[in-house]
Formats: sequence, structure tokens, C-alpha cells
Amino acid sequence: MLEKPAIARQGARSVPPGATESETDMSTLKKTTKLKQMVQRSELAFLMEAHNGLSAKVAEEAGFEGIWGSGLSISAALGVRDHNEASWTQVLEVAEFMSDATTVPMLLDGDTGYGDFNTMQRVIRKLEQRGVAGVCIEDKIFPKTNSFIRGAGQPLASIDEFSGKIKAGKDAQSDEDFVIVARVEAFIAGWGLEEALKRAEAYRLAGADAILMHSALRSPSEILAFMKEWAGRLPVVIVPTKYYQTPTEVFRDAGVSVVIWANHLMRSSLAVMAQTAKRIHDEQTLINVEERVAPLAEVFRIQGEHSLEEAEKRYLPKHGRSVKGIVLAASQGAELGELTRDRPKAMVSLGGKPLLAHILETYRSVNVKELSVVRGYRKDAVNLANVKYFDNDAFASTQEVSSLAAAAEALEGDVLVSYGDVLLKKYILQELIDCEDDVAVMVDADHAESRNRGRAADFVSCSEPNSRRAFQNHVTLKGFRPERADAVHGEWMGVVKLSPKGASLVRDKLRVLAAEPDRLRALKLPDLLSLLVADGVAVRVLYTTGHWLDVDSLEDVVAGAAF
Ligand code: SPV
Ligand code: MG
Repeated sequence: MLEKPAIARQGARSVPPGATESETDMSTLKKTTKLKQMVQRSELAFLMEAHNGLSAKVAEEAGFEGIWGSGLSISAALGVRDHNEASWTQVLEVAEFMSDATTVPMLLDGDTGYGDFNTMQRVIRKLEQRGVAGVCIEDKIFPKTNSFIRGAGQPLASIDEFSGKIKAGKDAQSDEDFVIVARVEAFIAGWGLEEALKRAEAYRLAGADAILMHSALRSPSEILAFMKEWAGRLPVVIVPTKYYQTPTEVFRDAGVSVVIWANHLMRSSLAVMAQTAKRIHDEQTLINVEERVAPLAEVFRIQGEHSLEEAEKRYLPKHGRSVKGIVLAASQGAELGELTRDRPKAMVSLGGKPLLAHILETYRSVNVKELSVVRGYRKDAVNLANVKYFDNDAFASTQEVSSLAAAAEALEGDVLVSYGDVLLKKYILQELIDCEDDVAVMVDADHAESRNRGRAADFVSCSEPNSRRAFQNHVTLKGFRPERADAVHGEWMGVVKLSPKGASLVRDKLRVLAAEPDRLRALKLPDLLSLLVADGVAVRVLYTTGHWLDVDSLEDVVAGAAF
């Protein structure tokens, strides 16, 4: 038997001088330091098995301070045997996913170290690179066999060879807190307490940070006998898979440092997966399964979808952002005569498809998917799918701003608002989406034709006319329908883009106007934009020429089909 211990259990060396454990903020510590402290402290620590990123997250969320990267479970999850059938680099890949998925440290089951001392050194360097906090190696022969299979027949490594491997590992680590646990398989192989103690002591002297003493008995007798003789020479880790009935207090009282729950996430998922698969196979329906499985929302939560959304807001260009669209389609369009007797103008067919369908298609082509339509006249005829509808039932006695007010709840975030009788080329929408300003309008600088036709166009006056220079300048809107013809710089195309701030300015304005219903009733969108300008809001003007069509006449309907 061994002489009484030369070294008592060491204090947590990694706690800064002068600080107690509780004063040290665990969240800022390296994973290696966390694991080392768990192993060395006086309070019992627990490691929960995991075998992939998902189970590692589950273990952390349950409150475990650390993870056991189980060789048995990783192999089982990969569909292979626990005989080094998965290569060590394949295990490394899994370990990296587990480590990336968690903030708690992982002790990886490194089997025999996957080869000789040389392989061991390479393994240690790679584990450090992948954020694994420690490794446990066992004194068996490569390729190893699980300890619960043909245990007594398993050959053990020579003490000297295995001690050399431990030394090599300790020499290879660059982080002084990286933990190497030496696992003694003497009880498993049937060699008894004396051999177990001899090996543990040799591995301690070789530099191991802790001893994992394994036993396949249904009682903890071997472990307790070892603990008594070992007397705290080095922290001891145990795996009570077979002696699971032993109360945890017994391990505490015996001075065990770390308990590993070695395979229970893998085994519980296996049991439930088998049940679910059988049920769906037999019943050919999901009806009895849906309520018993984790909701998809839970899957997305644990994957961290939310933080990706946040990052997208920060990093993606605007056209990657989610922009909404509101189309005002409440008016009849009586100027189209028969065509709008049983449907509003927006539902008049252009080339076999309603005008509104063309408009929505253009929105969708620039990734504006959340679309709202305000209906009024013959709203029953406005029946396109995948659209949110708002109704302006007072359409006959109100104007566009009342329709917009009906859709106020959609005025949130980045929004495009346009008319239900205006066709726009998609680049026009895209330019507005890409524009950083809070309120922006697209203006057709080529307005002579509209003026010649004498139609009721929304002519605008801007801070400067269109020119090559204007392209670079920040042109803003001065107002609509200037009295002097030479003050007209173009025609508004009936589309406005609002940033989240712009949308909130418009919502505020609508709220104020709601107190004056008579005034509100008469307001058209240009009036609303003019009110913003009067409030000092800079309404950005983007010039272009052509590429849009305001459907105002039968002639336009014909032209629209070819647009
Ligand atoms: C593992 O979890 O892979 C272990 C523990 O090594 S045991 O299966 O008990 O050997
Ligand atoms: Mg193992």
C-alpha cells in the first residue's frame, strides 16, 4: 500500500492571489481555468455527458458547470462502436462543435490518447486550439474497448509507457490550466486495488492533474476502497454509471472531486427517438407526436436564431433588411368606366393579371415580402393571397391619407408606400430601399409629357433640378404643384420610402390629424408629404426618368399590359 500522501488536495491555484473563489468572476475565466478550478476545489463538481453541439447546449442550460465529451456517446451518435472506429480528428470535429456551442468547459474523453506519446502531443495542441479545456486518457491499448464490454479480458498499457504519454501531454500544453486526467482501468481489467493505487501514484508523479478511477461494479466498493487508501494525493474523478444507486453524499463524504454522468443524454435521446420513429411509422401521421416533441421555436431558440437576427440588422446592407410595403388601393377609378364597375382600379386586368398582382410581384422581386393593401371600393373583389388587408370603408368620402391611416399599424420599421394604380420598375423600389434617408420619394425628371397631356400629375419643386451634379447632391423636396411652371422639377411617381424613424414621424402626424377629421378626409399623400416638409423634415428626392406607369385611362391599361 502507499505511504501517506505527500501532497494534500491543492487549493485552486488559478484563483488570483488574494481572491477567494467566490470573489472570482467565473464568467471571465478561461475554460481551462474553470475546469481546473472545478477539479481542484473542495466542493464536489459534476460533468454532464454530451455528444454534439445540441446536447452540449442542453447540458449547459440545465445548469451543469462542465461537459464530459463522452467517447461512447460521440461514437454512438456517429453510428459507430466505441472502439476508436471514429478517427481522432473526427472526434475533434465534434468536440469543436460542442465547445463552440457552450461557455462551460469540456473534459474530452480522449480514450488512450489515440496512439503513442507523439500522437498525444498533437492531440493536446489540437484540443487547445479548438477550445477544449481538458482531456482524459485511459491506460488501455489502442484501439480501446468500452470498459463495460469484456472488461476483465482487456489488456492494460504498461505503467511506464502510459506515464510517458502523460508527461508528453503535459509538456505539449501551452495553456498551464489545460487539464489532463489519467484514467486507471485496473479495476475494470480485474487487477485489484493494489494495482489501481500503484498506477494512480505513477500517473500523479508523471504530472496528471487528476485521477479518474473507474469501476464496473454495481456497488461503489472498489472506488471507496481506493479513496480511503489514496487519501487525497490528487483529485479523483469517478463515473458511477454502474453503481448509480449510490447516494451522491457517499461520494462527497469519500472526498471525490468530480462525478461524471457519462452517457445519459445520449441514452435518453435514443429512447425517445425510437418511440417517436415507431409511432410515426405505425400511425403514418404526426398528429400524436407534435405535442410530445420540442416545438420548432425551441429549436430555433437554442440555435441562437435571435442573435443572428440582431446581427443581420447591424451588418447586412439595407436590401437584406426586412422592408414592408403598403399599397393604397381603395379608390374605384371611375375614369376607367365599365372596367371598374365591379372592382376597384387595382383589380383591373393587365395582360391577364390584376394591376395589383403586378405591383405586389414587383415588391416581392426586391424582397419586400410583408405586404399590406388598403381596400375600399368593392373590397370583396380584392382577394389576392399572402397579403394583409386593411379597409378604408369611408373610401367614397375620403382621400389617400385616410387610407394610409387605416394601415397605420403596418407603418413600422422600413416601409415603402405606393399607389395601387402605379406600376414601377423594380430598380425604382430597390433604389428607395437602399436610400438611407428617413423619408425619400422618387421623382421623374422627364415631366414634359405629363404636362403636355394635361393630366393631374403630382408635379414637384425640389432643392435643385435634375442634373449630373444632382445625382451626387442631396436633393430635397420643396413642395408640390408650384405655381410657376419653371419651378417644376419633375413628377412624383407615387411611391415614398420611410425609415423606421420616417415611419414614426408619419404615424405621429396621422395621430395629430386624427383630431381634425374634416381636414384629414381631404388629404392626399402629397399633402401629407408637404406637411412633413413644413415641419422641417428633409424629404429626399431621387431623380430618374421614366420606368413607371400611372394607370389613369384605358390607354394606360393597354400600355400597362406591355409594361
Ligand atoms: C465514456 O463515456 O465514453 C467513458 C465512460 O469512457 S465509460 O463508458 O464508462 O467507459
Ligand atoms: Mg470512453
